Amino acid sequence: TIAGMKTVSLIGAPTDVGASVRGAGMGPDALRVAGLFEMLRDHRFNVIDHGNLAGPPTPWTEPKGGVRHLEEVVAWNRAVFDRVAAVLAAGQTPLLMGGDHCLAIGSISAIARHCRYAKKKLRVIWLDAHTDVNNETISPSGNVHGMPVSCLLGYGPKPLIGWSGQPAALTPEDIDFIGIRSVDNDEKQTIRRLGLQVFDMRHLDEHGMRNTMIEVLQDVDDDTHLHVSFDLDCLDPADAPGVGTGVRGGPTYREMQLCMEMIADTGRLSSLDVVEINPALDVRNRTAELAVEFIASLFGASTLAR
Ligand code: HAR
Ligand code: MN
Ligand code: MN
Ligand code: MN
Repeated sequence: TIAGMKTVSLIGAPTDVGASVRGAGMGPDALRVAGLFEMLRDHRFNVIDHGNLAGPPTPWTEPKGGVRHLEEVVAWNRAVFDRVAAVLAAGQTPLLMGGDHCLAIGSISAIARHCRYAKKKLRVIWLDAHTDVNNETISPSGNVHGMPVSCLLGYGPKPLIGWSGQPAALTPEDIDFIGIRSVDNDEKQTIRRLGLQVFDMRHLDEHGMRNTMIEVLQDVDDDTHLHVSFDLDCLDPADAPGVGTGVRGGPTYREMQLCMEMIADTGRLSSLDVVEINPALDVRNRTAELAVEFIASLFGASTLAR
């Protein structure tokens, strides 16, 4: 490793345990086939591919107590938590390749714990069509990929709470949502009650991506650990067909590129989840290839950058 060169650690979590549509477990290999490793290396990062984590198969059973596959969700998130924690302790940048979005519980819990020890201010940017702030009492599906934000805020199935070492990994001010266009009825109440900052598609329509990102990034400073949780269904399904729960009306390709470039410009991106790519529903790996393009921009590859 060249001194001062950033090391990006790729962590595969091949599971669809938090979903009810099968196929997101093939996401890590889709990203590898799309050239994620090579792209980062070509942008002069030191890259380590840790391979895939191990975990239980998805049982495809009905929800119990409002939650589907709780035991298996815990096992996968435990594996993610441990590896992300180890990568951060080694001073590297974790890039979690999901898998469905339930894995953000393990990933962001490990990051929150790290930030407390490192005395960093954690900020999370949640790029998604959905707010994922359901819990076991209000979720219409029981799918944990609709609950990670709630769990990280301290509300959810007991076995998924408190992993960061605090009752909640995040406070509502720590997280901003971008691209939202599908929120369940009880979820809306939770958003209002907690005062979550949701930049929905209407906000993007009226204010544009540039003004929105200026607002999102205004309090990011040198002490900030910026984490991006990138659910590929944030994009329009016309651009990203390989997702299990696509919702039309997402940001355009150019809007999303600007979002990524403005995050890159802060120089504070310190960890990333890339989740919900479903190769079984994709068209010739288009969604993973698109993800690699956006990740390149997130890591600083703007048009005229050298
Ligand atoms: N809100 C719905 C639910 O809870 C669907 C959300 C899950 N889909 C995702 N997560 N891909 O963003 O079931
Ligand atoms: Mn999501
Ligand atoms: Mn989503
Ligand atoms: Mn905010």
